[in-house]
Amino acid sequence: MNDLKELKSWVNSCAKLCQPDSIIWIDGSAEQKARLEKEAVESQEITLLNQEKLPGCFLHRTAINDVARTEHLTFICTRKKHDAGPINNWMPPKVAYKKASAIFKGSMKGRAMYVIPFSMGPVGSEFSKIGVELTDSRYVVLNMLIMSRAGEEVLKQLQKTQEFTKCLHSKADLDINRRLILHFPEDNAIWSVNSGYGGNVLLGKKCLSLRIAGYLAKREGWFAEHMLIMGIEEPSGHIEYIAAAFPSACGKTNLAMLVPPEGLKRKGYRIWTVGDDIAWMRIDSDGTLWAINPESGFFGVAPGTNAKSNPSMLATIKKDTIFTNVLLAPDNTVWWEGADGRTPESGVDWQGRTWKPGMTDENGKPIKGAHPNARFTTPISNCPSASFRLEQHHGVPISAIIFGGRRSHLTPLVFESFNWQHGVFVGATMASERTAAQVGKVGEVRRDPMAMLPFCGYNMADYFRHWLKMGRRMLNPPKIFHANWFRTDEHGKFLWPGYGENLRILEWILDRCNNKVEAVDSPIGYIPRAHDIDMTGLRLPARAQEKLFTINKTDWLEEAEDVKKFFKRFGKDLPQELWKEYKALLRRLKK
Ligand code: SAT
Ligand code: MN
Repeated sequence: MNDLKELKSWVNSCAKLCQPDSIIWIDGSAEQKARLEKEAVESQEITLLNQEKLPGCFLHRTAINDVARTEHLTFICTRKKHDAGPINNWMPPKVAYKKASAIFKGSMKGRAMYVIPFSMGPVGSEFSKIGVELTDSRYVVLNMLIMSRAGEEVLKQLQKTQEFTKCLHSKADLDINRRLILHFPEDNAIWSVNSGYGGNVLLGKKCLSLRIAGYLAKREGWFAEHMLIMGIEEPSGHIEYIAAAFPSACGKTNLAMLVPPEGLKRKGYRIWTVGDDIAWMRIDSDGTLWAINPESGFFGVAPGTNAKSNPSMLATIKKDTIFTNVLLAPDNTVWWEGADGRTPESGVDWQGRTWKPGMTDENGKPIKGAHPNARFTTPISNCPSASFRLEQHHGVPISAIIFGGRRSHLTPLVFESFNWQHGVFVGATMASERTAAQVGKVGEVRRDPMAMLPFCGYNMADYFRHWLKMGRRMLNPPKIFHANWFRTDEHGKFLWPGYGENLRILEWILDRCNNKVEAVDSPIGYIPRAHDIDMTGLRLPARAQEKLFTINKTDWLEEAEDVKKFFKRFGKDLPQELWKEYKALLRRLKK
């Protein structure tokens, strides 16, 4: 036992720097949470919503230029630049601390500093990690209370383990010109200043659970991945679990809680949601991969959430939810583009302005009521499909890993890698098209290995090496697949209906894992025989199924050129195994 000396002295040194009026330790109690909610309403950080229709729900609006993660202001601060790799922004730790200290200095004057001890993963699990976030934002505290296990029990655990990630956040003046999101993997520390947006400030999420945890995972021999985790239960009661990595806006949250389509209802499947964003996976004593979701809440995108895309999420966010940057409707409820039912006749938009449907800006473009990246923060425990294994310390066994992106051409609906090494190559060469919601040319393909491009806390070449090594250590590694729900026909229409229908593809994936069906050899991997995908109750347009699985060799050779360019960025650091796989792919395509 120790008396948390290190923690207390760090809290004091941060208080000396930031000069808050007071220091308040978050204990995780309902009373303290209620008090903070009341204060946050009084200070107008949040608005109380219609408590009859949305009990325990609040609305928050961020600053107008603080609505998404700012990747260009996000840095990995390792002593050697090489350790951050060619993909990350890098700053030497000394420079970063100096620069940020000047901004943090006195930044909490007039506000309280909250000390949030939190556990990512069940408290006390070997899989879990502890962090302590210092923040001057009540909104951050209230979000962290949903997204992580926070409070006194974590301090008790910390007395045993001592190790924790030091997370310092101040909203300061929300000045984008002095905004910095800094990661110090060598010090197990994160500093974030001048932002109030989720991914920048809920430091347990992407900053700790992916960037810092990824660094620790490499050192300690496990995985910290940008993946959903879900269980698929057969009528026999047997449940198989899968993990899947997709970039933002590719439907991870919807897939994690899909509802079986009408045509497959007779089969009696049931879906169990373990997580929608992050998976921590370890090789257990049985030589297979086990996964936990370190988070205890969802931080999901609101626009487009409706009864078709995600009925389970609609049920989840009916209570205890913080909405950010959505439209406030006249009855004090919330609305967003792509919601069910009637559009409110008026409202207050995400910028706090009066809004009416059909309003346009000076360029004639529709003014949105909710920001395209508007979010809800909501506890997993409220989700109707929440897994009963969420609190289990060793999580769930993973049978299959799926990588995927948004590709209107090229990649088939699904294919299976030949083996682990080829699977790592498939993950490393993943790419996705930009959507209209992202800055840049729409449709432009950006390489996004394992959907980790913005989240890898060290040199990505070493990350690939780690993946290869983990495969060699497993007795029974999961099979690796690639999925693309977004392929279109020659008129730009989606060939596959997606959403619940994706279960048909998951079914094939599990059949492959259990050696129940054969598959067809192709240059890029194994693809399904047409009759092995259960299409009961689903009618696709003529030849759609064939088009979904077409492999155009010319296009794939062009893709390989882009892969080569990407791989070359890593110079001699890129594992030789990946070049071998690259050459083997070329050989198969040219055959
Ligand atoms: O902003 S977050 O990083 O929390 C969510 C996302 O962009 O995927
Ligand atoms: Mn994500």
